[in-house]
Amino acid sequence: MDTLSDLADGVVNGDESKVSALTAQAIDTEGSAKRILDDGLIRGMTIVGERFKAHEIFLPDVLMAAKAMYVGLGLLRPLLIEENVDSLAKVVVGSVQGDLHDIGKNLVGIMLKGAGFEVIDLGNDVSPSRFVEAAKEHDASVIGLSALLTTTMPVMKSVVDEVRSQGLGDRVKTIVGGAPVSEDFARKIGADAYGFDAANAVDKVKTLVGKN
Ligand code: B1M
Repeated sequence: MDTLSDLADGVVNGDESKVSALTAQAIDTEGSAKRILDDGLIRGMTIVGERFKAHEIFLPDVLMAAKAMYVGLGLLRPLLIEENVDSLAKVVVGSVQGDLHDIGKNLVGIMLKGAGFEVIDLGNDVSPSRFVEAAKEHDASVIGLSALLTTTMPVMKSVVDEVRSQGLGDRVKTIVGGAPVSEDFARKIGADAYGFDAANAVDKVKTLVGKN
């Protein structure tokens, strides 16, 4: 098995020390942090999702895998973030109310920081009013919403509606993303953009603030 397949395997098995050692090894040998992320950590988590869906593994296994993934992400983080002196714009990010999944949202935050944005991370289970209040308080240009559950996707519409009803639509743009979210859904709820992964989210946010 090559290092990245082995790393994916470590995530699947929730083996934190293996993930730590292999991520460190991959950083030395692979060169590209994005490749380690995609072909190692995310690949592992995708397998976990498939096995969970097929009832081959259970929630505690998924939690252990998530913890292991965070160990790897922690090591990759400095490589994903390049220091940028000037902030391009402020972006508020969070997982919507009812949603505790935060790995994808955290990745989006890391990549945005790496691209020079100032990121205000509200965490998970964030209510629509809190998103809007934070955007006003920090004078943010963009609100980034993440949802991993079909049941929490409607909260995204509530945030978009709240931005509009408070008359902020011209200066605060919204971007949505997460495994069950699609371009079509984004259009239907009136979001300004959809990001299919963290790198794409960065491109879309740049476009939203006119920096592309
Ligand atoms: Co849960 N879970 N989970 N889970 N979990 C899913 C999402 C599920 C698809 C698994 C399955 O059945 N195959 C399923 C949802 C089904 C559905 O709604 N259709 C599910 C379920 C059912 C549940 C519970 C209800 C289980 C239960 O309790 N019975 C429960 C719900 C808790 C809650 O939120 N209220 C639950 C709990 C959990 C854990 C806590 C155990 C854990 C989360 C730990 C954590 O996040 N800290 C967990 C995990 C880890 C998963 C899977 C396995 C992996 C998610 C993940 O982190 N992927 C997931 C299956 C899957 O998605 N394959 C699953 C890696 C991450 C990098 O990808 O988050 O998709 P992702 O982010 C991507 C893109 O989507 C995008 O960029 C990232 C890549 O660059 N992206 C954005 C994300 N946000 C974005 C925002 C943007 C732009 C792009 O703009 C702002």
